[in-house]
Amino acid sequence: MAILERTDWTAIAVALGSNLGNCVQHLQQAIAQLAALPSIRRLQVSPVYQTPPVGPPQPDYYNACAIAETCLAPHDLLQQLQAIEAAAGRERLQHWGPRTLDLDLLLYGDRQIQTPDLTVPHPYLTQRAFVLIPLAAIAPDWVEPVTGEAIATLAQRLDSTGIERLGSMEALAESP
Ligand code: PH2
Ligand code: MG
Ligand code: MG
Repeated sequence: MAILERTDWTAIAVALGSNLGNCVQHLQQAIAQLAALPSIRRLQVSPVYQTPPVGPPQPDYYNACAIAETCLAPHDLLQQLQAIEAAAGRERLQHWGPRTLDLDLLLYGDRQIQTPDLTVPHPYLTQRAFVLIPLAAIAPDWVEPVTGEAIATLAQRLDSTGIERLGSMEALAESP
């Protein structure tokens, strides 16, 4: 008799950001590392956007979002994301300051989680055009559980001044 393994998979959304070093490469390596995890499947990646920095003066960011399914619990996923940040040489220096790689867990199914080290949905999700615009490109109909509104609706409401769509991650990585 065949043994059927049953695993629970939950939809997740992750924001990627980089504004130090080779930004496209940092984003691309993060996606490759996420894709390589057996605990992640059905990964989809948004285009990359160049965005003006929110916070202290610093270089523009390269931002993107990914959606996928995971069989990891939220804090185990957070650990994996932090390990990928560390592999990119991420140092926690200045609050909202420049970084080689930032991976933020935005959504974990329709769960609402509030613990000292993890808040889901991400506390600034609904206020940040640099997150909602990339996310709306791949998950427009995902309903944000706190507001009950779709990602596309939330994105349309924000000021997108200065946010420029650069293209797909593969195309950017190939161009010299
Ligand atoms: N991340 C920050 C602070 N400011 N600004 C932009 N445009 N994009 C970011 O990803 C970003 C930011 C802290 O995580
Ligand atoms: Mg962040
Ligand atoms: Mg972060």
